[in-house]
Amino acid sequence: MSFSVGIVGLPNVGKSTLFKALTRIKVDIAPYPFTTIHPNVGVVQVPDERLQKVAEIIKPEKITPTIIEFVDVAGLVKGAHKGEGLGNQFLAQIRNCDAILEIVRGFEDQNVEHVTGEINPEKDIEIIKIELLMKDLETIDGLLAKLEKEIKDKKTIKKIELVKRIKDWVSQEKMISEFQLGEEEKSEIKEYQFLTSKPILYILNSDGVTKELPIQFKYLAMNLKDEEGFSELSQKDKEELGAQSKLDQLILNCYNILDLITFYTVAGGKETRAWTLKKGLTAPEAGGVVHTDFKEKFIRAEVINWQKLAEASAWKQAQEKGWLKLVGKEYVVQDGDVIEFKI
Ligand SMILES: Nc1nc2c(ncn2[C@@H]2O[C@H](COP(=O)(O)OP(=O)(O)OP(=O)(O)O)[C@@H](O)[C@H]2O)c(=O)[nH]1
Ligand SMILES: [Mg+2]
Repeated sequence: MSFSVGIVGLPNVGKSTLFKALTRIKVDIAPYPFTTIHPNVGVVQVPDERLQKVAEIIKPEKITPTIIEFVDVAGLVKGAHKGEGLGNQFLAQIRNCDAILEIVRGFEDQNVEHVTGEINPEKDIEIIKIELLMKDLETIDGLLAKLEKEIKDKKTIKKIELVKRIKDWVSQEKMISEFQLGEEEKSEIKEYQFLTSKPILYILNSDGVTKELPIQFKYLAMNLKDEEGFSELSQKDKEELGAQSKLDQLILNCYNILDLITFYTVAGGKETRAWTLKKGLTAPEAGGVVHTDFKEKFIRAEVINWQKLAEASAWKQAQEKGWLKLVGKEYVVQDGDVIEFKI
């Protein structure tokens, strides 16, 4: 199972530039709006020093990092939900993404048209927010129309009531992620994949010439054009140039907003592999990520934190020291666990 992140923003802000830097897939990048029409999809390995450390101990034939998927879509403009620009079709392309990465333009460049005419991150964020909200409103209206036609049992009535409450909230231009929902209600609406219920990470694409802009959002400032350049250099050239890439930081930030953890398997020494899991899941659920059989046929697992394994310096030593914990079905997997499943 891999998690995916949708890259959104106004046209010409550097979405495809980032996508290319991340995935090294050659995509169209140009100084005019709507260069991207069809979505670009690519996967990126999650940088992980711990995986390297575990591999140094296990000495496997193969090392496999975990991955994250990025989707680069067409730029959004004001009124996109009503069909402006490329319409709202592309908003559907990020519906299945687990999180949103929003690129905000902070760089000045006479040769790259700014669709609103001036550098104004806060205003741009507001435009995108409204478009995402309007798309959700459209989804909500469609859903309500459908629910109203259904037989009104207790469950449906409750659902209609919930969706109407969400509609009121969204109509006040507030994101669904900020709406107080109970656990049950959250799982009730999960299938509708509302865009504003997804976690958002903002990237301010700034060239360092324009000083950092005071925007009131949690964001990562980086220069995407430089990142694109760095991504084409060899490791040696990067070191010589002292190129400081922030891409790893960006990927790890995506991991964080998605509430993900990493666990490792060693496959009896053959392959050391990192896996992604939602925080709070149990050992059988982690098993299910590795192999469908591992979930149903799960009996128990041996678990050791990666650091403890490093301290033991070998799997066998850890075993002899009694550091391998034997856990059952209820065990909640922790970030950095190395797990050997027993089925
Ligand atoms: N000066 C400068 N130019 C940049 C920077 N980042 C991207 N660009 C340029 O801006 C233009 C648009 O970049 P793209 O990556 O195609 O932008 P986009 O957001 O994908 O645009 P659309 O697909 O049209 O929505 C290109 O000419 C890039 O080289 C930057 O940090 N500084
Ligand atoms: Mg593009």
